[in-house]
Amino acid sequence: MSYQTILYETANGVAKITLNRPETLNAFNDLMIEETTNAFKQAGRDAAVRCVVLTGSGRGFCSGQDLADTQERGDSFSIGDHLRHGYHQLIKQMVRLEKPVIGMINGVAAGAGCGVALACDIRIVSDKASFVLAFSRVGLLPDSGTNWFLPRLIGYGRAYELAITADRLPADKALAWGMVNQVVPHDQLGEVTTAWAERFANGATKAYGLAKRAMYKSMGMSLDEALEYEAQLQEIAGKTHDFKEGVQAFLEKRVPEYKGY
Ligand code: LHQ
Repeated sequence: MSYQTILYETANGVAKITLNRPETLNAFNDLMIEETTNAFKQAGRDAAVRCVVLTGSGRGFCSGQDLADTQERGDSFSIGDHLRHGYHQLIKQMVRLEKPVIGMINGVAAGAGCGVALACDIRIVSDKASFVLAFSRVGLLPDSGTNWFLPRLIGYGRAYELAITADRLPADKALAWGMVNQVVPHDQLGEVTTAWAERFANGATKAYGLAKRAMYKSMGMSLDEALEYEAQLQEIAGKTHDFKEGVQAFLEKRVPEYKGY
């Protein structure tokens, strides 16, 4: 598949999706939302892909909705429909994908760009990056899943503070608040993220996918329901090659060779 607003490349079991409108700090226009959604679908269909990295080109990760594009649409523009048909499809695709998604946050993540960063499973962040819930700067409330993801990660008080101040949250504070997994010197971001991604891509990726499904589902379940759901998914994991291989390798005191099924 060829894309105009993103780059898509695969190597060593990892698909890398790069948002590629650097002159706007990778603001989302309709095409970029659609292409990014399709890229996640493509990564989902490709059995050789066992981990996905999402990043931005240039000095930004993503500045959210393209505001110049929004202004051109005038008063008849329905933001609700735009969210439903665009961003929601992207966020759902990322969450439904049963492979780890790493956000390689190379620069500022603002507005819907912050929502998309939060929809990643793991965030590896440049020390030059920051997060801005820019929505309220333009008179909007957070969207693209931000209201769902952020209080779960950092608690309501801090999430609401960011929503209504729209102050820039630097990488080190995001780490201290539990919003990101690791902060690295900017020039090491690619190398460190690749090491995380290839580690996952060589792991028991079927189980990683099931763990993602179990954790998301459990957020809306009682303990009894969550326990039962775990048992059902563990039944699936227990029938994989990788479970057999993992146990065998342990007993033989060797490194397991996982295949992702
Ligand atoms: C941009 C943008 C941008 C266009 C930087 N658009 N050009 C959902 C559905 C429908 C409607 C509305 O919204 C939503 C959800 C949302 O995402 S709402 C929030 C939308 N995003 C924003 O409000 C963020 C706007 N950008 C900023 O506040 C700043 O650019 C940040 C804080 C991201 C970065 O600041 P700086 O590092 O100082 O960069 P800059 O402001 O100088 O931007 C660099 C260039 O990128 C600049 O263009 P220029 O031609 O002057 O170099 C900006 O105009 C352009 N740009 N964000 N969202």
